[in-house]
Amino acid sequence: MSTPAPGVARDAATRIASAEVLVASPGRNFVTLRLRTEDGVEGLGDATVNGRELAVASYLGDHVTPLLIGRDAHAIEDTWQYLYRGAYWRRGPVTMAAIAAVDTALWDIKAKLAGLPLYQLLGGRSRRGCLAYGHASGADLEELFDSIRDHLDQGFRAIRVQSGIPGLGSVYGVASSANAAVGETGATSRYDHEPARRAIRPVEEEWDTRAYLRHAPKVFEAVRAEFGPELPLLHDAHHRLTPIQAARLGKDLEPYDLFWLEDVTPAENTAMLRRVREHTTTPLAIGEVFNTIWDYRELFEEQLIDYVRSPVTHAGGITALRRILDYAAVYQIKSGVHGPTDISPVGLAAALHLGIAIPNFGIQEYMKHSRATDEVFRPAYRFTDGLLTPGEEPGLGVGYDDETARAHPYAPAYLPVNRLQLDGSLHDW
Ligand code: CS2
Ligand code: MG
Repeated sequence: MSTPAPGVARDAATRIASAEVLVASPGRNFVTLRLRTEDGVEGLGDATVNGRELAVASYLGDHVTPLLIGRDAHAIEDTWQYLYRGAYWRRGPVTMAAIAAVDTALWDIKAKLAGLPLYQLLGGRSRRGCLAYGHASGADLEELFDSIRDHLDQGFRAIRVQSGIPGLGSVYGVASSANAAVGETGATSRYDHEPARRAIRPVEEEWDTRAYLRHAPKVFEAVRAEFGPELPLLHDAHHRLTPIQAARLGKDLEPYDLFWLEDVTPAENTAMLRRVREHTTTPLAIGEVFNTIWDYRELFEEQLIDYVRSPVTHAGGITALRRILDYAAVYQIKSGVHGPTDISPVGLAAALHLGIAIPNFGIQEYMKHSRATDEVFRPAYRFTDGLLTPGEEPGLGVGYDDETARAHPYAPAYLPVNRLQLDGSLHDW
């Protein structure tokens, strides 16, 4: 008798018996995959692509979950290759988020079967916890300082700083309506922002790059004067600059010793970062919208960046992000995993198990989910003294409460678009 093909379950106990795609909106929209073995062991994966959630739900439900039934839950690498190579239409955010969800759910199951927290299967603990950065922002300096103090009080030891710009209305990344959002979304902090903007069309914001370039260095000068030289400060330019503008910003911010400057240019043309790098020693981070290892090749091999921003959720799962980060380590490039509230607690937990194990951990973004989100996922991870730890429960340490989730049905919600204040042209945001 010939041996069964890899990926086919020999043992009924580890055979995948069900695969469900769960879409809910506790605070904001999330797409979650739940796999269950014949013996009832469950694994979860995050497949949320902010603003395009139903496309991934359909990709998974229509084209992936039928393929999983009967496969061996242990065959993680084979399943990854089966879905990646098998699709023929490789890469892209929808495909890679779907593969990520399957991969993460299988790691969750494998760790539960082993009776170990997932990080133990990834090499064990390499550090006490994962240094996390929070999001401080304000329409003006007074609000911003208040927000930084609030984050320091919560225990953060590294802080992202975003500020309003004189003459411009709301700017993405600045918590303009944060206070109003607290009651509505059950935000855990006065300064939580990015509540899901529920509407059938995106909000339109306005932008002026010259005003931004004039204002940003003044903000960092004031923050350093108020909070001293020690506190690691980060900033996200959110893809809005040309290479030469980005080079100027990097140079202008050098006196304020940033931990990183993120997404200075749009991500499609990675070669643009060569120009930025020629001009500035401000460390650079990029990759939250990348989805495979190939997106990083030029950036790593030419040492054009310092931090990898890919989350588990959008880069093809734990298997794929581990591979990206091992490749990064060759060039002394570290992790800086994306962790806004649209990465679900499942995606964040996966990042923490990986982050606590790998040699080249850098920092982890941590925006904190709303109470409504945490009530559905009940994560075991903890934030203490500025460090995140994944918890000691077998698997990922995240659950899914169906009943609570049912009370929060999906509602369309979109990220904004950005138009130039000068003439209304659409601009990168
Ligand atoms: C941001 C995100 O956290 C970040 O660095 O760039 O808020 C990003 O805009 C959203 O996750 C998009 O869904
Ligand atoms: Mg970002």
